[in-house]
Amino acid sequence: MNPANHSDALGRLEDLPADYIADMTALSIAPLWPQLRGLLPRGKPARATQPFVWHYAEVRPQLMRAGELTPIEKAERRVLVLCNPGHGIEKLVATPNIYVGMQLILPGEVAPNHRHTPSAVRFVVEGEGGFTTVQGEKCPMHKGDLILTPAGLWHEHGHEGKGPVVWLDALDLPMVYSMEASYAIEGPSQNARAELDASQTKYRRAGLVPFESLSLKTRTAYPQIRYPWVDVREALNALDKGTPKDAAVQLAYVNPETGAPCLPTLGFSAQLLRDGLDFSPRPRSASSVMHVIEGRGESEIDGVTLKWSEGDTVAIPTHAQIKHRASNGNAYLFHVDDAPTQRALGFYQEF
Ligand code: GTQ
Repeated sequence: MNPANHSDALGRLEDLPADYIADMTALSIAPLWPQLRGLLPRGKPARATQPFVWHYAEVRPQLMRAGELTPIEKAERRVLVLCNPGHGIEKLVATPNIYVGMQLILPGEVAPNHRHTPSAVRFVVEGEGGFTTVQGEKCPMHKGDLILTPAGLWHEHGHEGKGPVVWLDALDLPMVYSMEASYAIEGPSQNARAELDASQTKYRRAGLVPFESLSLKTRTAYPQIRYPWVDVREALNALDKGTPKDAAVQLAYVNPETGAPCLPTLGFSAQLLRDGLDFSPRPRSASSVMHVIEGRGESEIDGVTLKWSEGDTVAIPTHAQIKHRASNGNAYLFHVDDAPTQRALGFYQEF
């Protein structure tokens, strides 16, 4: 069982003389062995993250109250952060590696221009008339649209319509913050170009890219910033027709020029979940957050059953056993995961 005949139960801190511990502490050093099994548990990681659902029907009134209590000038970003109860309110994480907030912007308000080291995306939950300008590209925000604001790119939000606009923010903030590398720079409002965003012009159809982009010199890291939901929904419905019963009807958001995930750290996908059919994705080493775009149903995650409907958001821990089921019609789901980070680190696994 252990080849070198070492002990399963390693030495504890209490086994050591108090003066020895005091000497080490004074020198800012610590023995590894009392903590080794905690840092490197055998066979499976320790997880504090809880399978959890934030119901939009409960979050929305709190968000609207924030709209009354806190003017945008006092918030810059009027966001309520979805805090996984397994990590508490202070950590501001939905999963250890994924930050998720719900942002409210009211007509005429501006969330001023800035750029920062974490990468972010916006996924629109409700309302019409919102927009995000990214490096001068003005991206309209309709329900279900995905808009990237990658690390270092200028972005500001505005609202030219009526009624509240709400979107989900997903950021790789926990990792960037833990690296002591998280900061922002504020700047003057951008001059948005008059053209349509690139999803309407250069990247109109999957499989077609501007000819000159084949020349490596003209490649940019983030050619497509906006992924309109109308296109994704239509593509999911088409994929549904060509996909066997027990397979996933799921599309990944990628860089159209490279086919790689559209951000380096977080992955995004949209899924059509078929009415009344149990769907069990393979357990994965990545954690994820799932947002319900349309429909209702429930998910069993590590033995915990969570019911969900439109606008709800669900936290899924690493290595989770998952079963989803839509009821009363198909459901459309948006997923955020940290698989790209895990792949880059060389340990991403499916089981
Ligand atoms: O809209 O730029 O939820 O900078 C957290 C940090 C949103 C934003 C968040 C941000 C933003």
